[in-house]
This record gives sequence, C-alpha cells and structure tokens, in this order.
Amino acid sequence: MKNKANSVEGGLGVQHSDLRHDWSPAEVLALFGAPFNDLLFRAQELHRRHFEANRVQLSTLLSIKTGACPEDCAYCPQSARYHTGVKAEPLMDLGTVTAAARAAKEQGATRFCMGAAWRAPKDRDIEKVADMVREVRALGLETCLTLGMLKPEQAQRLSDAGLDYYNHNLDTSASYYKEIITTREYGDRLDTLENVRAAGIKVCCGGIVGMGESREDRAELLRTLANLPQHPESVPINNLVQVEGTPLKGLPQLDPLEFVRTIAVARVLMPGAYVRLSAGRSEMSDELQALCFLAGANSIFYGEKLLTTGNPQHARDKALFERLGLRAEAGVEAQSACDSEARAQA
Ligand code: SAM
Ligand code: DTB
Ligand code: SF4
Repeated sequence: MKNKANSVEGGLGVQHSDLRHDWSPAEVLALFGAPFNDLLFRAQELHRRHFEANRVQLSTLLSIKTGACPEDCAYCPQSARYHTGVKAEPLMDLGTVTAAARAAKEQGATRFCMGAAWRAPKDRDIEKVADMVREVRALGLETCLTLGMLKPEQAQRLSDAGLDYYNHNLDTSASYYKEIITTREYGDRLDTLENVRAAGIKVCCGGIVGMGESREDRAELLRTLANLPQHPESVPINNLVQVEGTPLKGLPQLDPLEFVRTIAVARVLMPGAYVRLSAGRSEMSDELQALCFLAGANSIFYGEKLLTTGNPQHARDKALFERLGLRAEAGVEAQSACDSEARAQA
C-alpha cells in the first residue's frame, strides 16, 4: 500500500496533528537528546500510523552526467576542484539511460533517480533530460531528477514531461552550509525547492551527516525541512561517503547511534515522508541498518552504485530484507493491479 499520509483522518489512524510546521530548536534538540529507546519508540509509533510497517521503497540511481562540476561542495567527488579520480563524462544518450532504467526495474526498483553534476542545467539540457523522463516513465517507473538549481520555467518543463520527484538537498544547517560550500547560498537551495513545488513536482530533500557538523546543525537541518510550508515527500539522510581527494576525507566518523537518532528525528518531524537511508550503507552492518529501519527509514538506494561510489550488492540487500522480514514496495503497475483486485473483491 502507498503512503497513508494523505488519507482522511480516522480511517487509517492518521492524525493530521502529527504533521506540524512550527518546531522550535529546543523541541528538536530535546528529541535528539531523549533516551534512545524512547526516541525509537516514538518514531516507530508514528511510522506505523502513516506507513505499512515492513515495506521499504526502492530507488535506483544513475549518474547521467558525471564530474567536472564547477561547484566546491566539500563532500563531493564530482567537483572539478578536487583530484578524486572521477572521470568526467558528458550527458548520457537516451538509449543508455533507458537500458539502465529497464535493468533497475527488473531488479525490483520502483523509482529511477537520474543525477547530473551541474550547478544548474542549461535550457537545452532540460529538453534532453525531459525526453529521459518520458522514456523512463513509459517503462512504468517513477522518475526523479537531481540537476542542481532550477528556474521556474525549467521546473515547469520537467513537470510537463511527467517528472514525479526532484531531489535537491539542503545538506546541513544554514549556519554550517558556508563551511561546506562557498559557490552558492542556502537561500539558492530554498528558491529551487520553491520552484519545484510551484511546478507541482514532489520534493525529495534531505542532507548529509558526518561532515563535522554539530548535533545542533543536524537538528537545524531537520527543523528547516519540517517547517517548510509542506513536508518533502522524500527525505534522504546520507552518511558522508569519504572520498580520497575531497576536503572532508579523514574526518572522524559520526557515532552510528547518532546516525540512527537523526533518522528517528526525521521520522518524528515528518511522519508522512519517506525517510531514505541513503549514501553510506556499504559501510554499515546489517545490525546498524536494522536499527535505521526501526527508527523509521522506509526507503533505500538499491543498486550496486550510487552516483560515483559503491552501494551494497543486490544479493546483500535481498538477504538483509529476508533477515528482517522487510518487503519491497510494489511499483505503480503492480499497485494498480492490486487496487483492481481489491475493487473486484469488494
Ligand atoms: N549537482 C546537483 C546538486 O548538487 O544538487 C545534483 C547531484 S549531487 C551529487 C546530489 C547530492 O548528493 C548532494 O546534494 C549531496 O547531498 C549528495 N552527495 C554528494 N556527494 C556525497 C558524498 N560523498 N556522501 C554523501 N552524499 C553525497
Ligand atoms: C541523495 O540524497 N543522495 C544521492 C542522491 N541524493 C543523488 C547521492 C549520493 C552520492 C554519494 C556519492 C557518490 O556516489 O558520488
Ligand atoms: Fe556539483 Fe552537486 Fe557535487 Fe556540488 S554536489 S560538486 S553541485 S555535483
């Protein structure tokens, strides 16, 4: 079953009072500081009110334009400023993208996310990417793009092509942002999110932890997301993948339990959103991932590569789901088949 967050109050136990947009800094910090079991219990309760408890949404990523990015994001292996060994590749052709999308669908993914290492796309890029959206959608997959900053007309073109989601992360708190990126401002990110919403595209927006930020920064990131006029439908929480050559390589690792707390607080603040356990899973044990699912994560990147770095093998994820009794969320086609079956039985 799909996200229950938009269901009418009552029937599925969904309470709109769960969906707040007025969180104070102290309230969010109190959640972070609560006893671990209390926080996880609250997150799990809310998770079960809004979603099927053991379903996980599967998204597969593809880098459609790689490297040589003019931005200076300190975490990113694709910035032209750092020597990371990532080979720059121009925009992929349509056939290569659709072949990858077909393969992702065969493996069980329901959403195909295409990422480009741009500060912002040019109008001629938008036309090419819009064709990709149309073709991938025709395969029966949901589509997601992450291309950098978008102007209102560009967002509208993508919406007209049928784009389901746009990913644009705030990454961290407004105050820590300038330690990580100097080539754009936090406000630029918020502007793009507004343009995406105004075009009727669903918002995928989250961040990265483990970049040397404080707990206050993590709390501020989640508070900013939760206090947007509408919660993002999808909230990716990335654990920094430290890549040789980037300025953040060599930072101390974040306490894994603090990572779990971050997931749990995201679930409590945005109970109707898909919270994605995103980058960094290759380095996580099954036990740590299990805690993340208990904390309310209900989406993952599924597929053996993220954009330029590794992700768990399909077989490892299948074994993990088996071990935990988790099931992949059905795709749009399977979903509509279930719906007609249910209608026939009614
Ligand atoms: N260039 C576009 C942009 O920055 O919005 C889209 C692609 S960019 C690679 C998408 C997101 O990937 C970033 O916002 C960041 O959150 C995430 N990311 C990049 N490098 C990462 C890393 N080393 N570890 C974790 N997440 C990372
Ligand atoms: C997101 O939040 N994480 C993804 C996706 N959105 C685009 C990217 C993770 C990238 C990890 C580093 C890499 O593979 O290059
Ligand atoms: Fe470029 Fe995006 Fe990487 Fe920043 S995160 S360097 S904008 S590809």
